[in-house]
Amino acid sequence: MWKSKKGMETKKDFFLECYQLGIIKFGRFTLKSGIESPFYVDLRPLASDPKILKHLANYLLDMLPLDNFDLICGVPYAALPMATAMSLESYLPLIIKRKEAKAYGTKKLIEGLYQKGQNCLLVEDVITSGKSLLETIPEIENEGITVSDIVVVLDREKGGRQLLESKGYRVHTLFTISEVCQMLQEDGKLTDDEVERIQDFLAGNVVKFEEKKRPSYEKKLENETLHSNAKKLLEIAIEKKSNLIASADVITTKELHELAEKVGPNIVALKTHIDIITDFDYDTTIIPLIDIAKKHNFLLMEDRKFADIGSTQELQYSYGVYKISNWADLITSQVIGGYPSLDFFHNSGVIAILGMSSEGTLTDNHYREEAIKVALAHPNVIGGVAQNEIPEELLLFTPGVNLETKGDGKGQQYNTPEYVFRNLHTDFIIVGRGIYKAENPEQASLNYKIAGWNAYEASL
Ligand code: 5BU
Repeated sequence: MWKSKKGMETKKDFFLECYQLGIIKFGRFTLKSGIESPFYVDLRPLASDPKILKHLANYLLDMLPLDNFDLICGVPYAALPMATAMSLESYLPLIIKRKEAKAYGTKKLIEGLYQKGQNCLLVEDVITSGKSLLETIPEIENEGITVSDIVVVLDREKGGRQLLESKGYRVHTLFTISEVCQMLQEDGKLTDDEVERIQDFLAGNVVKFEEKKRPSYEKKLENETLHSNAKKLLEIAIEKKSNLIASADVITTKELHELAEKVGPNIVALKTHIDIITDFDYDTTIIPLIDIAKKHNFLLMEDRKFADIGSTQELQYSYGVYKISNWADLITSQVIGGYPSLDFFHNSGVIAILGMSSEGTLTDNHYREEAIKVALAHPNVIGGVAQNEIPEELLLFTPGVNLETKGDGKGQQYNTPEYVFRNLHTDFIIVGRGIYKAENPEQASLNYKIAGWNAYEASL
């Protein structure tokens, strides 16, 4: 019955071809009604493949008693190209139903040539509850056209067919969602768990999605190969109930020390760009900073973003005026120089730049994947800076965090602590202007500390 006259493929082969166009996605989707669904259907891509659209039209026509119909009409918009293709294949004249009547001129709801008393085949892409079809049909019938049959590409099995049949309409469906799931399962495209979830959903139950939970700081501390500075950072986080790193992007020693004193009690680390300190002097800038860090129990993280060959990085790390290797517990480095370029940061835990927060960054998927490989393979690397989830073995540091604003007009893009903990499983948030530009940086650091900790706990 299904094998077409022209010897076209089986129903399953045809469906798999359609599936390739991305018409059904499986995962976790919130529907318009607010209900969570394990799948999402959108048949509009079918119209973009002429061969598939033509086959679809023929398959639909093959199911129908064509002599019954004088007209054909698609429910806007997804079914319009389907109805057009069916009209071209069958020579059934097409009429078009508007979504809203024209505000001027004829005020017609139905366009095209028809006569009262003619019987119209209605085409719909997806049927769910059937309620929208029940609204559309009277609009056609009001023009004196009769509707006896509806042909549907996919039945989501939410009672639509039964509702329409109870009102006396015949419903012809090409695929049902259960059938589709079975075909995809047979083809290894859906796991047994996914199928079970879909069946649960179709049975009207509230579907339980697996929540992927992040490991706690305590759990991360159990890793025996943890770098000593990563260990310190996690211990401070637990002790202070904080995952906040303040970014001290200030330009004088005085401002740096004042900020460190104010935010010190609330942070796990202070991040510096030491080369922006205009009056930098090792003895007067760094030595007191180390004391403040000890007093308030936080680490020093120099955001140097090394990006050179190993030998140059080694010089930049230990020499010059900044002597970073003397005092930075943590440093950031690009991984663009490859694995050996990271070998020389002996005293500090290395945080690899995997992805950036700025608009138009070149750290795309491919870059990040390769950067993560370098980071995972390198014993000095304790984690990465990124705006995406990274492997659990690495600590994730996320800048671009702000409670007030979405951007700075210079390319920076901000998320909230809640977003980054829930969606990225971040370990530490990095906040700059949200704190040091605040009227009261001490209070702002406390606010970010609390927001960060609550978000962390909620993500566990
Ligand atoms: P802000 O004031 O919260 O926007 O400061 C963010 C800090 O984090 C700033 O020092 C940047 O240099 C740093 N940063 C960032 O914002 N985005 C990134 O992707 C990386 C670093 Br890497």
